[in-house]
Amino acid sequence: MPQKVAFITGITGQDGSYLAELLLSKGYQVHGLKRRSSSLNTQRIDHLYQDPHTPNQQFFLHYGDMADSSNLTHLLLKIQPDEVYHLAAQSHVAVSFETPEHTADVVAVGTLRLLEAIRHAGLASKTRFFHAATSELYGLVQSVPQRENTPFYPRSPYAAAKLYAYWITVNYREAQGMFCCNGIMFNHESPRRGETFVTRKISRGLASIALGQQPCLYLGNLDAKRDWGHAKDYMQAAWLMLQQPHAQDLVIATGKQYSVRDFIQSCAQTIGLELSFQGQGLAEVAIITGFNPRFDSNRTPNFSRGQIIVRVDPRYFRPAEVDTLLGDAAQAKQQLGWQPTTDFAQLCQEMMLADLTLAHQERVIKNATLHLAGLCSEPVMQQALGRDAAIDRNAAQEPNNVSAALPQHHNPTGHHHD
Ligand code: NAP
Ligand code: G4F
Repeated sequence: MPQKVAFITGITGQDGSYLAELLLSKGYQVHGLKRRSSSLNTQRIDHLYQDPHTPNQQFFLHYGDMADSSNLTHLLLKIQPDEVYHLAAQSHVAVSFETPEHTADVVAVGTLRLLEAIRHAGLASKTRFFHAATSELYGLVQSVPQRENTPFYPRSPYAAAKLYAYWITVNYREAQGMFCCNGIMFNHESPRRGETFVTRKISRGLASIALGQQPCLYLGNLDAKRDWGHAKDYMQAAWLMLQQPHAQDLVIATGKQYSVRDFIQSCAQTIGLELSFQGQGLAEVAIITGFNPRFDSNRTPNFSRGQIIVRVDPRYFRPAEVDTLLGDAAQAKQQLGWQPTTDFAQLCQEMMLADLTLAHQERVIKNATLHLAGLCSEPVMQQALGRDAAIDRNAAQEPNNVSAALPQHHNPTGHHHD
């Protein structure tokens, strides 16, 4: 069989990285769209990178943007993919209230641009198209659980933009005869989840607290309920959808629902913490009531009984909330033979342990940096850190400011997270 060629938009994101791994493992040639950015945005796929001089290169990255239709058409003409997985999006619901026009441009019109690029490249009858639709479409849910035929009621600029993207995908299937599918995916998480989504904010925050790098985690609506699965499982479903004889729209979900509070409790249990939620509304807090260390002594946690480690901050409330989501993936199970393989407790454990390891690594770097700052002159220290002295001159002069030596994506206060 000839080798299949796939094009992934959003390859640098959580899902894109798992999908790229999956397709490479299946022998695909994988092309991904990446945005130009002033700081690195390829950490999730750096392990897949292949030098252009590698013989028989199978992994390619191309600069582009969902806002640039000529770029998309040019890439489609050049790559001639058998399968397009459209994952690129401004995917943060809270941020979409602040950047509604940008969100609509990238999410809604961006999807149209990509579909038109496939058509203009003469690939309408060859290329199969997967769109990462979302359970946010159900928003103010009209029935429980949500299925393929449950009416949509979007509650954010993000969801409204995804509603257009959903229907334009259906329209290109019906009007242009293209093989186009919507995977109506419920929340899916992993250690690669962006740090401002609530699950990762929790695992990251608890790990930082455990290592004494942060006193408390500030969150918004603890009552929100979600159907949380593992991103790897959801990308398996996306691939399966494009291998079917007919294109269709399917719900991808675990069928189990937990609250934000449950997610905190489950992560806390992983590290042997007993928590009690006390108070109500803005005054609600999570207090440590017991501690039973379950991980190695190198990572000795900094907990004390009675310590408040979660508080509510209204800045993380949304202008309109999606209170509850619960999916029924019976159709996907029946037609794709798909099953989620990671349950809620396993997901929390995987994320928590990964973030503990990360927090531990950061502490080692921070301590080494402080040590070097004390021992060395500035140029020597910069050389040891392998960095350009000019860039970090201010940080190096201030021994307490080690943030410049830490991975740039981490914000140990948790305060600026959405
Ligand atoms: P993510 O981690 O936020 O990744 C989004 C990707 O889109 C990143 O690669 C990002 O690039 C890229 N992107 C953003 N704006 C772009 C633009 N203007 N042009 C080109 N690329 C752009 O999201 P995810 O969790 O992997 O989700 C993947 C898709 O599934 C998204 O469409 C999301 O809306 C949808 N979805 C996700 C979930 C979920 O629970 N994860 C559930 C349902 C649907 P940078 O890395 O440069 O930012
Ligand atoms: O983790 P979240 O930001 O994810 P949300 O809004 O459900 O959206 C994610 O899943 C969608 C699928 O349903 C995707 F389409 C979308 O792209 C994205 O991947 O928030 C989950 C819940 C919300 O109810 C939010 O209000 O957690 C609540 N929450 C409570 N405190 C918080 C926080 N969310 C965030 N981000 N930060 C908080 O501090």
